[in-house]
Amino acid sequence: MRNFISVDDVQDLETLVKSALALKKNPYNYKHLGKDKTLGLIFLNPSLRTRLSTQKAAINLGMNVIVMNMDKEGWALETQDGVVMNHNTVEHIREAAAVMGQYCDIIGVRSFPKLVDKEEDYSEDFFNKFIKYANVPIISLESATLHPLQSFADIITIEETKTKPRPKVVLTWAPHIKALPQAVANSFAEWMNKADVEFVITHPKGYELAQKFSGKAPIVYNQDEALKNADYIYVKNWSSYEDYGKVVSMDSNWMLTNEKLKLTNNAKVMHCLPVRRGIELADEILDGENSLVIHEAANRVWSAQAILKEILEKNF
Ligand code: SN0
Repeated sequence: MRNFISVDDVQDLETLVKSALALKKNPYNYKHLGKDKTLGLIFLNPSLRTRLSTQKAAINLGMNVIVMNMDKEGWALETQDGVVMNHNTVEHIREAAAVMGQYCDIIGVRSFPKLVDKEEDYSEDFFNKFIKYANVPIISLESATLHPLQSFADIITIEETKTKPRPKVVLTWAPHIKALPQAVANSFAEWMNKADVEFVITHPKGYELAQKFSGKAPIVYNQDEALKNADYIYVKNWSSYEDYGKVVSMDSNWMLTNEKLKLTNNAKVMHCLPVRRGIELADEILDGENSLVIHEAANRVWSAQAILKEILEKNF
């Protein structure tokens, strides 16, 4: 593995999950691997879990970490080629990424979609250019269309808690007041489609994900129907892909409650966080026994550490 941008960068998912679980048991076994290596974490958007868990994972491997919040502290970046930069952008990604590549051995980058131009966001232009000009291994800390470190932590969490060989996992859309990226949902679908689970997606009409990511997973438009016998419910809001970046429903009936949980096989509830209480998820679920959200967030360390370990071993 050189870059970690999607599940396609993973050679053997089962082995990678095992590696993460082994690191969870013995976090400091590979402290020598990262000696004198620098990880740069570059954020163009806010973060809590991704920043802290990736930093912690790197420290566990003996790496040095430098963090830059580009959105607050950096120059406004230009990504288009051939433009005369006589407006707001100060520095081109060609120079910015190349310079960061001089200071860092591995770089993690977060860059959300603008949710205006579907083609631009789904081309992953920013990430592709960053990879090209930085010329060091790149880890996605959430791109325009995917959030692989989150999905990897999700699959670790399911592996650790499942009580049958092939659990039923339901990805359900939830209401929100803002237009959010499709990245977490796309990524979760992409990883679940490769896992040994029965995977079902449920959302109101108009929230279909890009088929490239949802694949052959059945879409059930009736949430109650989809939740029947579920072992896991993965709750997430996303904006419309079809009517790109728009909020086409705010139907509060889609918020998961204890009442809806009765339809399931005492399902465990997952969410990547941050979560809007009382909009995306009921307090009673988040504070109840079926919630896995803190366990899931804790596993972000082990997903990041397994990826960093793999990149350090294969590239240096
Ligand atoms: C991001 C998203 O992709 O949905 C990050 C999730 C890990 N979430 C948000 O931007 C939430 C913003 C809000 O106002 O609730």
